[in-house]
Amino acid sequence: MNKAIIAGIAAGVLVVGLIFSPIFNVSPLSSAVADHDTGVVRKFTLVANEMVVQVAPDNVLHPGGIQYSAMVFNGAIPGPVISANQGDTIEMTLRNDGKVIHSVDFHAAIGPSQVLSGNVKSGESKTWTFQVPNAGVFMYHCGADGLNGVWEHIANGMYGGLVVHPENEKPAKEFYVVWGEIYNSADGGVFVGSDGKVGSFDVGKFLNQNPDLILTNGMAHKYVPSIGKEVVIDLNKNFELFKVKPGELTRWYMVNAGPNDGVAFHFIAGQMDVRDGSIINRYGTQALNEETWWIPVGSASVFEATFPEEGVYVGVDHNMSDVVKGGAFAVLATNDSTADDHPAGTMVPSKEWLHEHSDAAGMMDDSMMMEG
Ligand SMILES: [Cu+2]
Repeated sequence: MNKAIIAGIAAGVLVVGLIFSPIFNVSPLSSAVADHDTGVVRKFTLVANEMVVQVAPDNVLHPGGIQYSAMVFNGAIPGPVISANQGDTIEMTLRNDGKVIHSVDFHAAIGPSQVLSGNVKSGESKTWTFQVPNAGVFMYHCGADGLNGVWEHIANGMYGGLVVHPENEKPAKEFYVVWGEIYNSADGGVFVGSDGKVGSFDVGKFLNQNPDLILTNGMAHKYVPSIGKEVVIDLNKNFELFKVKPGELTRWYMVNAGPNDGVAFHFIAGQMDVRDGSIINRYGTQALNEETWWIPVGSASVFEATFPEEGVYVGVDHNMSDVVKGGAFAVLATNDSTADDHPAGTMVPSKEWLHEHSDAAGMMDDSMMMEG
């Protein structure tokens, strides 16, 4: 296309934009902070590193379990949930304890100087501030060396979620769940496993979009003890369960890190309201009583659900090959459930807790909520 045509198209877009901008100028992102600045500054530290982690339990699908040479924030896949209230300012420190360059990209912010840390070399750290103008849950992830290798650092586990609580949010029991894929050079596949070898990023499997595992919070079938009634397959003898009380409002901050595939999220025996996005100072609602909701790669959704009866409900990626690869978690509705019986690392500092602790980092620490 020649330059004159491109210039003509650009001018046309500009003119149309100017004509329609008063109509669509309902909630300008740039004014969100000024309108709703809480004056609260919350400080967080993410520590980048490389380490071997277990990504699948020892079961018939993965004999001996699967070990993987991962990249991590704060020592685990996924990185911790970061929680703030709409209008808070985040003071973020990224420290690199690893051997290679890492960086971080926060989808909750807007503008390169706020979103991106820039490269942080081995042994170095960087601190900067950013605003979180809009409510919801947003992915963060390593951007590697100025995007060179970002695919590998994400596939290796460098991702997490940042929750921004809206001002009119109702109290609920809240959970953090992050989905991710593993492409493992040592994994021979389902029923074969890795024969005790520690694998690393397999670029061929990655380019073919054929992951070995689908992780929920860093492990395949982390929260699934078994499947089957007549023919039982044990999946994880060290399972944990999400527990809720029948009828209580629950809220799920669900991040899909990918790096390649979406998650068709569904609660078996449940339905959900989807509260993605936000209207400034209000609580965005896209869909009520949904059965399955698509979480694209690099996105995150806020789901609200109540589980009316006692019993087992299962959160799944309704893509069935992803279920076999680990993409499911069990939710037990029981009258014995308590407010803080979350699986480790899945509790989210609430809006109320953050209001009462305006000097606290909204970083997940399982001891913190009990002390609070
Ligand atoms: Cu990295």
